[in-house]
Amino acid sequence: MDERVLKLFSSLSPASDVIKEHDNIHIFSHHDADGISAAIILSRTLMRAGKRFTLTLFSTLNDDNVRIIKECGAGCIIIADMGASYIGALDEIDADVIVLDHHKGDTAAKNVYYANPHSFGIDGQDGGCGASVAMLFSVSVDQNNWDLVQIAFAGIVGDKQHLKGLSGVNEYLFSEGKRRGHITTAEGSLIPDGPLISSLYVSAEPYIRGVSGSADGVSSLLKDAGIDAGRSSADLSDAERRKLSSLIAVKLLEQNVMKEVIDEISGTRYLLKDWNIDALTFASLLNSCGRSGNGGIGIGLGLGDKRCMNDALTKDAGSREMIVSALRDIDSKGLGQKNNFQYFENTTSGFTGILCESIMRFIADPNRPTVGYSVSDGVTKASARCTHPILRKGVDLSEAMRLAGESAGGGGGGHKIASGAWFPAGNENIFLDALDKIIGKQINAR
Ligand SMILES: [Mn+2]
Repeated sequence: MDERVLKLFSSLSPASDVIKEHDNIHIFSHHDADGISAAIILSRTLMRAGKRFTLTLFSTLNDDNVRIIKECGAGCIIIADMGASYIGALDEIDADVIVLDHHKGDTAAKNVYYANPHSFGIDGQDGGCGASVAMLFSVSVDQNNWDLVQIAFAGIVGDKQHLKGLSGVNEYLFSEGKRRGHITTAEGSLIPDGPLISSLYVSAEPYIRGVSGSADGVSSLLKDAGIDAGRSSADLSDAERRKLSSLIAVKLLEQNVMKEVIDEISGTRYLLKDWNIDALTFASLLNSCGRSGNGGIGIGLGLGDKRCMNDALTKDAGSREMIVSALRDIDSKGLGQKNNFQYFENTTSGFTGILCESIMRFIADPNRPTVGYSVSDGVTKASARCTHPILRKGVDLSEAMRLAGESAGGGGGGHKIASGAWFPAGNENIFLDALDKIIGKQINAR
């Protein structure tokens, strides 16, 4: 076992001891797939230990939410997948506070029981997520909790930490999960799972131009592959699978999809034995629950509630259908063009961030950033995405979206590669022009 993982693991024993003294524990976690996975692992850990607890999911940790944590009144507080940037404020709370995070933060904790891969030289970007740290905590509480490693993988895959191969904490969790028979691997595929006629129709990952969202396109693709329309992905022969998969790959290359995106989709899948689904599907279910404000359903399905699982499957299918039809719509209309980026207006309800990401990956020119916006209730919200080759040109979307948002009377921020902004409706052109100038400057400064 990696020395650094061992150190992180042992650093968790004081925290796992302290929960034994409490019977009123409050868990706070993030509402994305990683945060919900961490929350499920922690909930099951406390339930098995016979502890009473409350659980709250936040879309982000900010000053207001820190105040809510401060005032929650529990004797023991566990914060997962967030907290690293608020250690100073959390140190002040008169309670036993445990923070299980993987984001960068530079404050050393005085009172908080703080576990973070970064503190042990493991990169929290890809070597351990919120759910991985929660998993180490869980087995530190009780060795019998190793089956929960399956849920940790929904978090790992949800935070895209598996793409360049597993490392750090995740590599250790995989080796234990595999050895104990909880996880197996399988080759990924460009062919979406399920009955082909419907799974190809709603395929957003990958979005296949002329096929996704088109019944005629699906039939002619299957005809070209010599596969009967009634077949399912699971019962294809190796030869049929190869044929269909290479036809899809050719289409993706024709629509200018980057090779790394194709590799990502056809990369290794992690199969979760008790759940009979793979980690990517699990993560997608949790994400669609969390982002639609239904994090509780995600928690419920993770706790084994069948109705929550069915509810999540229905929601996931519904949002996928909406996304595919929006993608097809934008693809046929074409994107608006500025000097330094491409853009679209999203007229469906919500999903601008997800759409922007899919458009960047499957539809837009991969050499220019993509920006999407939607107007609702007098406010315009914008999302921007770029690719690694674009970052290498000097583009920083976090700065660009913040400045452009401010010049349109609002604000913004996020990551260099993925960012958001908001401003009063009607100022779209001011925003787009400002963004064009700022991104142009960033590229020219290089
Ligand atoms: Mn995370």
